[in-house]
Amino acid sequence: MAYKLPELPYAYDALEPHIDARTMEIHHTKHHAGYTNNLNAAIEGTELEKMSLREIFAHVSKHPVAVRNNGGGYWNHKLFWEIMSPDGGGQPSERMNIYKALMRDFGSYEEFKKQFSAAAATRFGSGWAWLCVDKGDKLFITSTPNQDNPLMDVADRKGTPILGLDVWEHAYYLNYQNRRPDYIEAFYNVINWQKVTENYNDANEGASKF
Ligand code: MN3
Repeated sequence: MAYKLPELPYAYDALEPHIDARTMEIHHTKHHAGYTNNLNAAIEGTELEKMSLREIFAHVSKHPVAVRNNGGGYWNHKLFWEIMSPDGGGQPSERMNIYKALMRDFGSYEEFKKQFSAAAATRFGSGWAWLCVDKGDKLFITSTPNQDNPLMDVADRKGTPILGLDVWEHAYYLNYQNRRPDYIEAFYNVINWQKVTENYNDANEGASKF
């Protein structure tokens, strides 16, 4: 079954002024659509058509590089759209499990933000910054190059991503030009913590959460 470009859960201009409408539209209709089409072309007629992306990522180093790049591009952007919202931003509610986990593993929201921003700012060239859950249900921050992600066997540190920030220039250049740190700071105004806490709760099925 072919992958379909997911619809955005909000309008292209919904995240303004933090992320501009033109960037969102090109990012979705050109970049994400391209990864989706190229993923379908890369797996068509192969055994990979019957496997989930998570299964493919777990052994991605054995598959053609087009599967790694476009499978990652499809999956990463799908997560990215979902963890942003015009109603988002600020700290997560104290009632959310993700708030409790952030406090447990980083000590404060500010410390989480500092580490996440550093990961996003220091990723050289194109890639992603991630907040992940490891097998022991502990949160950690990492970054990956290109369209890799921490579900892939090639990742330096493996885990389940629950929040991701695209730091490719195509994600910010129209509005921020070379000012990646300004784009990173703006991102905190649109994080959909409701979705991130759902992702956290869904990770490590069976793990006890508070
Ligand atoms: Mn992108």
